[in-house]
Parts: sequence; structure tokens; C-alpha cells
Amino acid sequence: HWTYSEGALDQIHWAEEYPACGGRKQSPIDIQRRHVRHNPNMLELELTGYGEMTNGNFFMINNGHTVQINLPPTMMITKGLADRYTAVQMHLHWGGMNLEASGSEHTVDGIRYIAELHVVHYNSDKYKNFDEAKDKPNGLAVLAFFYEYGHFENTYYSDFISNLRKVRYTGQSMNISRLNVRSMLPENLSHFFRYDGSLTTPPCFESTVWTVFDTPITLSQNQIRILESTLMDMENKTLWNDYRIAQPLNERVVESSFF
Ligand code: 5L3
Ligand code: ZN
Repeated sequence: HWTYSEGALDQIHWAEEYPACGGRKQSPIDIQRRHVRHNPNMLELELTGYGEMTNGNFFMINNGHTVQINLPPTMMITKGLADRYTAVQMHLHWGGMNLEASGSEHTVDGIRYIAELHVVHYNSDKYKNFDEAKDKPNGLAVLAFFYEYGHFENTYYSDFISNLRKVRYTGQSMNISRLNVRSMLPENLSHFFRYDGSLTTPPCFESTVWTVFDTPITLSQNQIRILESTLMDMENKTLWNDYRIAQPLNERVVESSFF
């Protein structure tokens, strides 16, 4: 099964088993601000159903590569993309190998952020579910948010972070009853980058329109430390550095909603 364990070297072998991983529109990428093209027509996304949800039944699992929370189909991107997209799951990528090692997947001018949140959606205007959409053009839309150290604790993360120890081992799962994804995101969603790419793990399908937000989410040192040190991978080693290295941009141009 594929792993992150040997880092960059290991990832080169993904294409041997998953051909799409060797394509020319892969993710993540290094976003170089000086080469980004400002597109004034890109509208801020309208996120419907992202607010407070109580007495829900949201499945959270350590799948050996990350911690993933399955999301209800009431959460949708209803404006800002060519089609409407319905949420499927959210998960994170982080570093931690040695303290201070960052682990975002996208980098900006070569800078790797502490960690990165992905909220995965499928094109519900064109396809009936994630499995049908996952390898189709514009089949998926992933919203990506960076994490950085802040001076205060984002209180909406305290439940999420405290639940991590309940899914410490690969395969462990639990149900969470309360979720407010909007409050886990930055206030300002108006500054973002947009480009066409892929899933960042095997099978690496080139089906994904990426929206990478410029405004980071701030977590406290302690919250980040818990994220980096709690989960175990399939070999019962600390799950860390679960990020893919930047892929060639090739013929693509990254657009931005701002100067
Ligand atoms: C695969 O994800 C994980 C949404 C979904 O079906 C499946 C699986 O349920 C989940 O446990 C296993 O690695 O990922 S996936 O290949 O479809 N998946 C989609 C989301 C790859 C990881 C992630 O891609 S990413 O570009 O957002 N990082
Ligand atoms: Zn991801």
C-alpha cells in the first residue's frame, strides 16, 4: 500500500502503481506569487450549510494517512465555480517529524506552512456521487486552507483536537455530534488562488479544481503539537509529514482573486 514514509523518494514510486500520479496536472504545487495571474472575475465562493450542525452523526476516522471527517451533503459550494459541488469529507496534512517541521502540501514562494486543511467536494450538478465524479474533468473541488501559529486558541478546534486521541490508531473511528466547519475556517475567504490539479494521494486523478485560500487559520502551539503527535500510521509509527512534495506546474497558470 502506498505510504509517505520514505518522503520524496517513496512518492516517485506512486506512479508505478497509480499511473495518474505521473501526469502533467498534479497537485500540490508551489504557488509563486510573482507568476500568478489576477482574475477580477473570480467571485468569492458561497458556502451553504457550513454553519453550526448539532445532534448530527459525523464519522471521523484515522485512515492511516490522515484524520478524516465525513461531511453531510447539506454542505455545498453553491456559487463561485462553474457547477455546484457537494461536500464529502475534510482531512488534514501536517509535518511534525521533528518539532517545527512544517507539513502543508501547497507552498507559497517555497514557504511550507505548518499544516493544511482540505475540504473535498464532488460536482453534484454533473455526477451522482463522489465515486462517479472522482476521475472526471472538474469532477472534484477541494478547498485548501493553511494553518499557522497564532497567539490565541481557535476554540472551535478544541473539540476536534481533543477527539484525536480517540482515533489514535489506524482504523479507529468515532462519531461526532456537533460540527461547525465555517467556524473552523478563516473569517476572510475573499483572497484565494485557483488552478486545475489532482488528488494529492494515489490514485492522483486529475479531476480537481483547487481553491487555495491566502488567509491562514491560526492555531496555538499546543494545538499544533497535539495534531502532530497523536495519530499513528499503519505501521504504528507516529503519523507525520503526510504531505506530497510540490509537483511541476507545466503548462498551467495559477489565478488569484486579489492583487
Ligand atoms: C480516498 O476518499 C482516503 C472521499 C473519499 O472517498 C477516499 C477514501 O474514502 C479516504 O479514506 C483514503 O486515502 O482517500 S481518495 O483517494 O478518494 N482521496 C480523496 C481526498 C484521496 C485523499 C484526498 O485527496 S486530497 O487531494 O484532498 N488530499
Ligand atoms: Zn488532502
